[in-house]
Amino acid sequence: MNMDFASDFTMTINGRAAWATETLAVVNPATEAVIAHVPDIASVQLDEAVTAARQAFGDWKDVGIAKRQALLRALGDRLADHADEFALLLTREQGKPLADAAMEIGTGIYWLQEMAGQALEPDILSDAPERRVELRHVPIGVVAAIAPWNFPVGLAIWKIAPSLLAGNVMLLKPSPFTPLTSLKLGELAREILPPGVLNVVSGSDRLGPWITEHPGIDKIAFTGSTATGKAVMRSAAGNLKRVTLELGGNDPAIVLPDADVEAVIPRLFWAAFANAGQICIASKRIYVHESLYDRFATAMVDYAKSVKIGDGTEQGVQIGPIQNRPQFDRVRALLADARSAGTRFLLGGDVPEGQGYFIPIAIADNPDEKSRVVAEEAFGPVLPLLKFSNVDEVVARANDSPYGLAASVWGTNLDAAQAVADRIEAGTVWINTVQDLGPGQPFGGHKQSGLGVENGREGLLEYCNPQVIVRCAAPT
Ligand code: TXE
Repeated sequence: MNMDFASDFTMTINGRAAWATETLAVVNPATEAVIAHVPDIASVQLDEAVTAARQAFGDWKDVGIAKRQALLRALGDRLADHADEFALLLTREQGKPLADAAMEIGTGIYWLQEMAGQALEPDILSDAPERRVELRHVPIGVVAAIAPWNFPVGLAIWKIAPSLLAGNVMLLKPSPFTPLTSLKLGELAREILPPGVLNVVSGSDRLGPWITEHPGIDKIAFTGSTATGKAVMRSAAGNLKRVTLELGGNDPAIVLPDADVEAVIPRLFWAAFANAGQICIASKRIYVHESLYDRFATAMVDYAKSVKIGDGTEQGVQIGPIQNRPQFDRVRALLADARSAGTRFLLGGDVPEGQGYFIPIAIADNPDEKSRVVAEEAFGPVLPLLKFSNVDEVVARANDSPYGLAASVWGTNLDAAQAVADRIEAGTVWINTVQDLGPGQPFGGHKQSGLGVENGREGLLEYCNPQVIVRCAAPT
């Protein structure tokens, strides 16, 4: 297949290219230049996509899991054939450095292949000849995936792979800020999947609510902010759509007194600043024991100074711009607020004028626990370092948040670190590692960080309705 990665962006509806009368401009965040125009879908076209999906559902659920596994693997193979073009396009629309974009595409391929290996065997709950009870996991129907702009390809695949494997049909809606790679993924899918099984639609801010209200859609798989997640859930109530919500986080990292500072610094630096801090599970508050704090802070600042920020297509760049203008403005406002509240920055804290949505690395020195820079998810390269003196205190501070996505604990005594980890309220707690995810590992948030999980058997089951078959001998 000869794909044009520069200019020809179409939606995929019922296995065919679809244009719209209106278009949206897509901006490269490193240059602020418009790099493409994509269709801004009309509501009748959304109806067509939902109808196409519904029509495809019967055959797709009945085709058998082995066939669906093979087609998902084929989609992964096809993505691998075009991995370099996808990575470059991802950098141009999202801003992340090319190596990170290549890693996102590579991880997406791996995820497709691994998830395609999952099975959906029924559970036999009782196997007596006179009464056999079987729990089946049947597909839900039409699933809409709503993806954000920080990992457009990775987070779309997290939803597409289990949903299609389970026998559902789909619509994928990328963020209007990063639609290009998703539209190209739709093009690849046209060649591999039956028409209607995976529709990819792009549109402006009105499209999300159209989807969540649509009576023909049965489930929403959403990644985005907690505020939008709540709007999705409210709107989904209309026809009791199932929802999986992966929302914001304010992950604490706790550095215990016996941690090896030099070894931990690079891990926690990238946990906080990779993808310019735009990761739901970025370490967003680092609590360092007072006995290590000064050494840790100095080493973190030194490391930060060695990192190159710039246009992700440039050789050697390790951190790109903020992905979009509204997010850039939000992070700038947060920094301005911190400045006016008297927060001391060990590094950065100001945003120079210039082309592109670039924000220098900002490290705040033990700010007030209640300040916005600590209490809110910055979703940018802004990190507060915080001092603590004992474990009870740091656990209470770590848990004092409406979020509960993930956390990490660092120390050489594993039992001591585990004892702290056991007290953290979060969906994932890492000990001496961070952002350590896998296709077999359920991932989801506690509290207001989400509802349900993605990945693993539990994640796959979120794309199924449980159906119990009770089979008895004929009455005599
Ligand atoms: O996200 P939104 P935004 C957080 C981060 C950031 C904040 C805002 O803190 O500052 O969210 O980012 C679609 N019904 N995260 O405004 O609005 C939208 O088109 C249905 C965390 O960009 O949550 C996009 O496809 N859909 C995060 C998707 O929702 C709607 C990743 C996410 O957009 C909708 C990104 C509606 N009413 C931002 N409104 C993470 N958890 O990783 C918008 N959308």
